[in-house]
Amino acid sequence: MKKAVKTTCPYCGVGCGVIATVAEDGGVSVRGDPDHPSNYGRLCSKGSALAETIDLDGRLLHPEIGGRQASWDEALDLVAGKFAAAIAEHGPDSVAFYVSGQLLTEDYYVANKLMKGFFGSANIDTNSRLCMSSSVAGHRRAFGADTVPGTYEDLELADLVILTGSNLAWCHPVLYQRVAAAKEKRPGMKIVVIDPRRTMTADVADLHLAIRPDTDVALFAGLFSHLVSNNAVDQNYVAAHTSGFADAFAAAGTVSFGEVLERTGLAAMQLREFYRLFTTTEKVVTCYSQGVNQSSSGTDKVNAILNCHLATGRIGRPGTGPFSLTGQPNAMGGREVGGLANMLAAHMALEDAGDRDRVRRFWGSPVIAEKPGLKAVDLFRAVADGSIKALWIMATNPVVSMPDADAVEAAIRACPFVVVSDVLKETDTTRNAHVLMPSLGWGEKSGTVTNSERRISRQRAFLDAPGEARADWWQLAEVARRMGFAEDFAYAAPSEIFSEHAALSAFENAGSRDFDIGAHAGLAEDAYDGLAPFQWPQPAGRARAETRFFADGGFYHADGKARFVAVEPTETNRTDADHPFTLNTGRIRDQWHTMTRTGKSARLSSHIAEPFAELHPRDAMEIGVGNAGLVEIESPQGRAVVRALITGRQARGSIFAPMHWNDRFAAKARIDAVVPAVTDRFSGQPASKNVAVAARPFKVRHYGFAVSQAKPAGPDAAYWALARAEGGWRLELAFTAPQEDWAGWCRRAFAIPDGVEPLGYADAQTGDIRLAFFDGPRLLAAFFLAREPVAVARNWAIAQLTTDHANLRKRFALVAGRPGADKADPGATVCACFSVGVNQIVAAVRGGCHSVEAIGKTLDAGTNCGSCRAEIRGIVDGCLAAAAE
Ligand SMILES: Nc1nc2c(c(=O)[nH]1)N[C@H]1C(S)=C(S)[C@@H](COP(=O)(O)OP(=O)(O)OC[C@H]3O[C@@H](n4cnc5c(=O)[nH]c(N)nc54)[C@H](O)[C@@H]3O)O[C@H]1N2
Ligand SMILES: Nc1nc2c(c(=O)[nH]1)N[C@H]1C(S)=C(S)[C@@H](COP(=O)(O)OP(=O)(O)OC[C@H]3O[C@@H](n4cnc5c(=O)[nH]c(N)nc54)[C@H](O)[C@@H]3O)O[C@H]1N2
Ligand code: SF4
Ligand SMILES: [Mo]
Repeated sequence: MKKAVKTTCPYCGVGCGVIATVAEDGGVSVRGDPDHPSNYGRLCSKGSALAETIDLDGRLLHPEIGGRQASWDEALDLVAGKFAAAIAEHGPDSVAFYVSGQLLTEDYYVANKLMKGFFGSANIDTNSRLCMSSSVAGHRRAFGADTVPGTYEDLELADLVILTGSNLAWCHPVLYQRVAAAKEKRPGMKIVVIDPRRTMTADVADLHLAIRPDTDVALFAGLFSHLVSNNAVDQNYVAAHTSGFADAFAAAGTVSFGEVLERTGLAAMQLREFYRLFTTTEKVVTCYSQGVNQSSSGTDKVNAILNCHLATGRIGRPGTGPFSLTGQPNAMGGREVGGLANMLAAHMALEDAGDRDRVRRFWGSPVIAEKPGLKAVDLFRAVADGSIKALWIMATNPVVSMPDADAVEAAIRACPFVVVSDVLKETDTTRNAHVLMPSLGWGEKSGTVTNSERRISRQRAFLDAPGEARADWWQLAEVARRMGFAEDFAYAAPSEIFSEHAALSAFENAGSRDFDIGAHAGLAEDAYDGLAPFQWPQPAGRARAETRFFADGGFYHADGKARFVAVEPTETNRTDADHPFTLNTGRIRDQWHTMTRTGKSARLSSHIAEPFAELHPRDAMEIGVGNAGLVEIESPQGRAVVRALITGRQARGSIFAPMHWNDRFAAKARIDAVVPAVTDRFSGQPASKNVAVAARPFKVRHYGFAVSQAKPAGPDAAYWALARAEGGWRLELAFTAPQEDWAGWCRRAFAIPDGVEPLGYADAQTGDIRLAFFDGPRLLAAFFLAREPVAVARNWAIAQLTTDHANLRKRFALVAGRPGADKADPGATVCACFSVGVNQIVAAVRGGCHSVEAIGKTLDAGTNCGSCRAEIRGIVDGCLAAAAE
């Protein structure tokens, strides 16, 4: 019998509802949940590919100590013993947890309770420090609490949607689709994108402001000043519900229109148009994400935006408000449980003695952390200097994602005792652990997550726990039990944890705190099982019809008023003669962070299969990097080598590189090894988007490309990048040293059995070499080498892995490196949902499909998640323009 389970996508903060169906044979399929209010049935490419990422390949299935399999008892005893010994000998601040917005609320709650209430230290920080902490700090300064006032519907109701520092089309695709659909219905709705790069999101914008990096404070301070001079301030709202207006205006007033132009590099016409749109449109939503948060001025950027919304009273009413987009599926849930080192549980403040006492009494805990703990960057510095004796890392991969990543790895390696809880056995972080704990992954674990609009949804298990993997909360509770806190952590199921969390949110609250889900305190297991998605707040007994905050004030500072914050632009150019480029880092559409899950899907890996750096054509020419050549990016912290992608979407002097690639998938592409640990002084959030670097060509003798059935093992090459492909793997290569025996190299890299001889071709003149190894009609591996970047059609070569090669001519065609006449090359994947390549789209345009819709009707491309629609539009426009010439 088939089983269908309603759950939530484990990727981005949109928090889409998913229905997972398990067939009798165990096969899993997923589709969007039509009833979930975040997505109403839609899914993006990552959500649609979830079933391809849940296999057990590479999973950590048993606890390990020092690389050998151990029993749970042995591992848990060891961890409890080491943490207890460190606390006894060096005090509670000698231990630390580094956790994640990908934990479920229940896991997060237990981790925070154990550290702050039972160890008595606040040394628990989370990857949300790298993600949301500037928004948290900005919200707390302005509102007195970390409140996101609006809902997704506001983005559809607004007449002006500003997307700043957000690549919504790729990072929150379903929300992007909702906005795009609203605009299609109401073409009068305007979209402004503020981003130094011309992203896919910018393609739907009426106005794209390509500001210089980190000049957002000047832009919004200038706007604030413009609003005042144009009588656009809502005097009633400001008088009744805010304070600090005069100081904020005094600071903003010093930023002239001319200074904004000079700092941002915008044209006067563009800037005037933006200010005019904001001033004259009542329904404005400003969405912001990492281009705002991940900056040394991140918190000020947030407050510069909030100032403009407070000044116009555009907050908390339908279609209005500032909107901080959360990144991870449970970034918001982590904030609710107080998972950051400077927060307490349930939106209570660590610096408030009354709140500390309240939480301690609720928990009945022996102690409570008295002062903020170490924020992520400082935490790993303390690991490096030896003051942290025991560290537990859970559901995050800091050796890839922390700034100054090589130093972070060295710190972890030098730490006396490191525990890592993960779903995978081999990551760049697990390789440094003393103890590995196998965790349940998506589909196996059970609990709740909260999305960007404060909506709490259930993640439900629909698969059996593999091997000995156990829930993260269980691991924490078992260690707590062994440290003498058995009664306080005697949870039998996640429902009990959720119920306690809900009770704490209501404890002595009475409207004094925004986060209150008291209606769910004490809910039974079956009610929890059936829990439908709901938005907070949901206080007990007081049904709230209003899901937004602050339309009528009611802020969480003691006087109930919001604060304007005086912000001033600071110098933002970090480049110097040796490091003349600004490196900006971020995401691509089809990979999730450090690729531990999305990297398993051939479909997702086909959109962009290699780490890359986007360079402006003039910059590339000046430094002598050709398209598809390799570029080395270097800062004083470290270096990376990636493929050059030359594009006018990139501004001069700046380079964009993705954050995803790591040592599992490439030779040297961990971009955070290049990023220094510069942080925002209020939030401690790293500035991952503005790094001064040098860039130069990475000179090689040969370029290579290969496809292989077997996973290539640590290829011996100066450059390599590996990706999953249908039927096996694809591998980009480059060599700096000459090789005597290429066939021997292939045998080692692709595990070719003895006795299998290569079919080969070598051109002494051009230096081209092609080798193919067959096992009967099956291709084991094909290898292409050239002095220039290899010009073989990648998708065609990959298709050979699943092609029957009984026909000898086909084998020779492979060595010739050309698509056979029987099969056209689809080209690089554009639509991952339906695996449609660029060549197919071009052919369809030539065949008469002259719009994105027509392409969708013919090829299905762009009709599922829609995040490739901008790319398709670009291809269609390009073809039509070329035809018109
Ligand atoms: N496909 C995919 N989606 C994801 C994720 C993923 O890994 N993959 N991760 C999720 C997570 S955890 C997060 S936090 C979100 C992040 O979502 P986003 O914040 O949308 O993504 P980023 O690519 O990190 O950065 C957004 C944009 O900020 C721009 N930017 C850089 N500097 C500046 C600046 O000074 N000012 C302004 N205004 N903009 C600037 C960058 O050019 C970039 O296009 O995505 C979530 N969704
Ligand atoms: N340069 C640069 N660096 C960045 C960013 C950037 O834009 N630029 N963005 C930053 C941001 S916003 C973020 S959010 C971080 C993300 O960075 P990370 O959190 O390091 O990235 P992930 O790959 O999501 O790591 C999650 C880990 O948890 C494991 N895992 C998955 N599910 C579970 C589970 O249920 N339990 C356990 N225990 N483990 C699990 C995965 O295998 C993986 O190893 O990166 C940050 N780093
Ligand atoms: S937009 Fe995509 S990644 Fe984000 S929650 Fe929805 S399906 Fe998952
Ligand atoms: Mo994030």
